Amino acid sequence: MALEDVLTQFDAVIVGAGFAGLRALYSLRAMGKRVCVLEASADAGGVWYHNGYPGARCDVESYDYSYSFSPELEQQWRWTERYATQPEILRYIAHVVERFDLRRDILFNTRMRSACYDEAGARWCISAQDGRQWWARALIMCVGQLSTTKSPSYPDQDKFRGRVIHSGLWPKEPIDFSGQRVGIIGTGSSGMQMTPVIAEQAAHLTVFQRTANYSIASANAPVSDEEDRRIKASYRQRREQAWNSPSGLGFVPNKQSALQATPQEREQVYEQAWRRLGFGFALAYHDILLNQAANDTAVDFITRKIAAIVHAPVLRDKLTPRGHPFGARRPSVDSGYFQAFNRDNVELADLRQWPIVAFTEQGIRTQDRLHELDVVIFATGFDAFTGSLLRPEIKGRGGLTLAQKWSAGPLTLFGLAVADFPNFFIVGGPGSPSLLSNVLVSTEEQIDWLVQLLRHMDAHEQVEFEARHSAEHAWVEHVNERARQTLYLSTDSYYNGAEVAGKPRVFMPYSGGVRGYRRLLQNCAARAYEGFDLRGQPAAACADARPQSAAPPHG
Ligand code: NA7
Repeated sequence: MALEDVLTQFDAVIVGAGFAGLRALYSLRAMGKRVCVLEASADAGGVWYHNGYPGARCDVESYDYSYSFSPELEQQWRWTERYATQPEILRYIAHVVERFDLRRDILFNTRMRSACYDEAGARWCISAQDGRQWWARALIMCVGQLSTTKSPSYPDQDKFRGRVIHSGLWPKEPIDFSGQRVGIIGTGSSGMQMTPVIAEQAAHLTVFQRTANYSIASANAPVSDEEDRRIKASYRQRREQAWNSPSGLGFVPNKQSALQATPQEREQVYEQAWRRLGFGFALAYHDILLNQAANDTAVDFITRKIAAIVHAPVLRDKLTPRGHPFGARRPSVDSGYFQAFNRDNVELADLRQWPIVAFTEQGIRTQDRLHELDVVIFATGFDAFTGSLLRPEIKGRGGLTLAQKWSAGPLTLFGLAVADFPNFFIVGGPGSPSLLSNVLVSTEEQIDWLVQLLRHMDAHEQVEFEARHSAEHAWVEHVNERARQTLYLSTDSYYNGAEVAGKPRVFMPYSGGVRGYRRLLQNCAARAYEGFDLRGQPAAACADARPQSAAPPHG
């Protein structure tokens, strides 16, 4: 074998050096695997590397949005705030990279262009955009669910003489907004987080809102030494609680129905949840995301909170979410979003009333007027769940591409594996809890399972692993069935593909919770990987074992 070949042969190629890719690298390397990570960016961090906009912070508590695999790391890392800012999360990631010497196996500035499964060799050939190639037994996609940005295209957008920035591709150099007229398009988490911070700097800020979004006050606070000691003294129990809670956030949902409580009791429960739980507010009663009438009680409470903050009646009315249940689209956790609209230099442009007509050299023209601007920020979100998986061309058996296979929506088994794509794994893929969970918990769950599987394959001298079509169909049906029991399907959102025109309208994440999901993964492993074929030699080498294709259930 030529030296060149030896150098480019890996047990696994991991794509992406965000939280998932780094954890996969750490764990596979610990097994003695030869692993290489391809990362398109200049440094590690994934979405946290790119989302450096003012006010960016995680809306899961720091002590829970962190790796659990190393008790020493847990004890030694000191979070400064209950909800960490993007720079602090990046510092944590850099610390993990250095501490576990991960950098030497990461190829930065290396964007994967394509991958093709070699059926005879049971291995993947992975190519980068610059033409470099690698061979690997396993291809592990850790590319994130909100990592391919989405920008609107309005008439004459290129004529605008000011600066245009996307929240998800934030420039690395600091931006001084003082004296600037800034426009933010989009009021999801990114727009809501940056609004109060930019409002303090800018001469004038216009927030262009298409859909008013629900948001919970973040209840952020610095972490005192005493609190840090207290959490670290029982960190394992805290982790256990997170693993055993449906969301991975550690909150045990209130078993009571919102409808069984008296209005006074409800008010008290919601008030407590509002003050302390952030995102966990949705779990104040178990049926908030299951029952419209129960949801209405939460909506009523949140609406009154907004009303108490925003002074001007017309503005208050426009900022009040309507027409979708709380939580059915991703709510935000904010630090002063609604308060910002009480400032003289902040204005709301209601795009439902006056849509954007075009950009001009000076700014944005809506149907009623021209908004003169120096900077436009697109906080317009992402091609969620599938965007980054379908950007490279991934060819499985018989040249079938993932884009062809998923033309009517993603088909996976556990969100982890895809029939016709052997030895191909997705961490946080569609059909896994991902964005409906503390994503760190579901990520580590999946990687632990993958490590267990690879150990099993080594012990049994197996070279090929592949989801069965029947099991894949059953899983997709189960994901849909769970979603039908919730309010998630009652509105358009990025959970169901509505964020990109023409995208298949399929519910993407698994709403069954991280605890249930882990049990299903463990049962599958205990039953000799039920639903998967594991082979001692490639299926292509023995005609009898050759898999049959089947029609996808999305139909
Ligand atoms: P989101 O949550 O997808 O929000 C995108 C926002 O941009 C949302 O308010 C959209 O309005 C708005 N949008 C998108 N396209 C347009 C156009 N063409 N015109 C006007 N407004 C538009 O993305 P974020 O970056 O805020 O948050 C992503 C995740 O990060 C978040 O969910 C957390 O998980 C953390 P719409 O609602 O579609 O009417």
